[in-house]
Amino acid sequence: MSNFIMISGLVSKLNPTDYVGFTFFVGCMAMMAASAFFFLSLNQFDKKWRTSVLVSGLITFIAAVHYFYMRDYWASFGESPTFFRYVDWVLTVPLMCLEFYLILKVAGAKKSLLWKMIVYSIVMLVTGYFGEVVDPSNAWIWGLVSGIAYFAIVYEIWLGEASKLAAAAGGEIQKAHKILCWFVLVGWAIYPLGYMMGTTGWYNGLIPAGNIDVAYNIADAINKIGFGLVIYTLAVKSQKD
Ligand SMILES: *C/C=C(C)/C=C/C=C(C)/C=C/C1=C(C)CCCC1(C)C
Repeated sequence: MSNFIMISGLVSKLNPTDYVGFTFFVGCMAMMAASAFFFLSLNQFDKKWRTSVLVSGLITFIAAVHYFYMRDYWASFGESPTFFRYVDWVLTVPLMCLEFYLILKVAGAKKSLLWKMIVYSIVMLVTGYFGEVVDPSNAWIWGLVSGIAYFAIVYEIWLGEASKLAAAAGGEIQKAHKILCWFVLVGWAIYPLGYMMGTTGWYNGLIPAGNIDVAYNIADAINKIGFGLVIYTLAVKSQKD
C-alpha cells in the first residue's frame, strides 16, 4: 500500500471512461475557480461584507483542496474517499452556518444561534459518518438520527429564530436568506439521497441505484458555489444602497 502511494505520486492516472473520476476532476476545477472569484472580489467590498464573501471563498477553497485529494484517492484505489469527504463537510458545513449568522447579525443574531446550528450540523455529519463507515449494518438508524439533525437546521432557518431575524432585517437580507433556505431544503436533500444509494437498508428498493460519489459531487458544486454566489450577490446589492 505505502509503496503504491509512493509510486503513484501526486497525480494518478484517470481513466477516460471513468465518469465518477471525471466528476471529482470537474469538482476540483470548479471549486478552485469559485475560490479565485470570491477572493479576487474582496477588495470591492467594505468591511461589513468582506467577511461574508471571504467565508464564501474559504468554503470553496477548503473544498478545492479536499477535491484534489479525493480525485487522486478515487483514481488510485477506485474507492469512495469517505474520510476526506466527511473532513471536508465537517469544516465547510459549520462555515455555511456561520454565513447565516453573519448576514443576520444586523438584525441582532446572537452567538447562541450560531452554536446551535453548528451543533446540529456536527451531529448530522458525525452520525452520517458512523452509518457509512463505522457501523454500516445499521446505516438506516444512523441516517435517521442524521436526518433529524438535518431537519433541526431546516426548522431553525425556515421557521425558528433565524427566520424571525431575517424577517426583522427585511429587504435584500431577507431575500438572500430565503434563497439560502431553499438551498438547504432542496440542495442539501441530495446528500441523504446519495447516502441511501450508497448504503444498505430497507430503502434500497425505493430509490434508483446510483453512485454515491456522483450524487455528493453534484450536490457539493450546487451548494458550495451556489451558496457563495448568493452571499456575493447580497453583498453587491447591499453596497449599492
Ligand atoms: C458542502 C457540503 C455540504 C453542504 C454537506 C451537506 C451534507 C448533508 C446535508 C448530509 C446529510 C446527511 C443526512 C441528512 C442523512 C444521511 C447522512 C448524511 C450525512 C449524508
